[in-house]
Amino acid sequence: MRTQVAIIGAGPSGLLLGQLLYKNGIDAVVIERQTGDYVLGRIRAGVLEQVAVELLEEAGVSKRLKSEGLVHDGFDIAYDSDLLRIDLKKLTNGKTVTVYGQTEVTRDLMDARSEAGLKTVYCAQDVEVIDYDTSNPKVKYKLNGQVHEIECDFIAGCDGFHGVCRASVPKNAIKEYERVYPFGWLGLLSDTPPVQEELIYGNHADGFYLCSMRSSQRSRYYIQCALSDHVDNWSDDKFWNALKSRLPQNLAEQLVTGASLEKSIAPLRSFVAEPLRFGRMFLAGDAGHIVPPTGAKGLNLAASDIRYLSRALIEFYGEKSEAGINHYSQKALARIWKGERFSWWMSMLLHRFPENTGFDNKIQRTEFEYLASSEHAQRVLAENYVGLSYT
Ligand code: RFL
Ligand code: PHB
Repeated sequence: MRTQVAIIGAGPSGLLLGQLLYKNGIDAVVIERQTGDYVLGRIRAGVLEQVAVELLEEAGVSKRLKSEGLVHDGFDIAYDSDLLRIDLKKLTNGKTVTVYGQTEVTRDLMDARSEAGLKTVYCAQDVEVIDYDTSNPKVKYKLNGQVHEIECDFIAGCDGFHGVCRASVPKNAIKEYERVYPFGWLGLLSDTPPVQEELIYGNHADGFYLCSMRSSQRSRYYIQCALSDHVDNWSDDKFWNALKSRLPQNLAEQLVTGASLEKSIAPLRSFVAEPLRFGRMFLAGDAGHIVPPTGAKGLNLAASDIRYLSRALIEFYGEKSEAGINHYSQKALARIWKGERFSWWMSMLLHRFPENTGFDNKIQRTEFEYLASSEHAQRVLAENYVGLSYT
């Protein structure tokens, strides 16, 4: 089999790249290790930057996003019992974010792909990337015990943090920067109305919490938990009680609880691999970088990588120019590091760190008070949260 671009991974990065290439007449095959249902079952991101929404529009997959996505003009930060509203719209001259689940983005992209009759190989085993530093790269995989090989011009490594693409690069050709945080997020999804219309990011003596949503009837809540913790230790009741005890009292009284649809623990990590190009293989999305979810940047950074990469490949095929692919890594990394900085900053502000001293706690509280007292500081936060514009 031959294709122009072999895309490894059918998460949002891989599917969005496939869709943008298809729109521009470039042939691609997507190779995914899991089933489609498994990919759709992972409950992850919920907040889209305006530039990510625009890219999904460009890809022709924004119909449902436009009708069902919730446009948010702001969000709250709670510190103990104090509440600060960040008025995104006012602080950024009209910019907003859209609450629309990653599951729905993925579903829309999968539907568009099957409507167009494009090839996705699910349940591919033992995926290997071969000769990616030559002009004739190949991808090998097993399906139902049979070995298949795809020849291609380029490989797009959209296979997430635990994927095969980054892992195939020799250690001396890649530099990795990492920070692991000493806690995780325990998330719960339920068919209950959200505690309020906008998101609340909270810092409480018992730890961080986040009140988010998927719709007016479906809520997504998170609480900070120990890294060693396990979901089996958390009955629904225990989760709701922990969340209630962290929320400011008036909100705790309004919280509607119900049976969980999903519960999971995610570790928090900051990670960047440099570079993101190895001959004719590119890394995009979580394959190349991870942010803690506190700034809602992971999926959005994945989308911005795909914007740079799709434009570079379109330029390569359309104008026979290598300028785009030569600059991909540098351009994408410049935006990624800004997302890393912001997500790290939000994480430092909002979590209780087990190793923190009295001094660290005072500084953290002062950071919140400074933010509450300074419109300049709020503007910096808002500018980053709605998404930095492209340079
Ligand atoms: P994904 O989604 O991990 O998809 C990679 C795909 O590659 C497949 N794969 C392979 N396929 C073939 N061969 C192999 N050897 C393979 N190895 C892996 C995997 O099965 C998978 O299907 O990466 P992608 O596409 O780059 O997308 C990245 C996003 O998923 C991620 O950044 C976000 O979910 C992060 N994130 C958030 N981002 C936001 O922008 N806003 C948010 O509000 C937000 N909230 C979150 C989040 C992530 C969370 N967790 C669980 C880490 C909240 C949480 C709790
Ligand atoms: C979510 O709704 O899952 C969500 C929202 C905001 C974040 C992280 C996760 O920062």
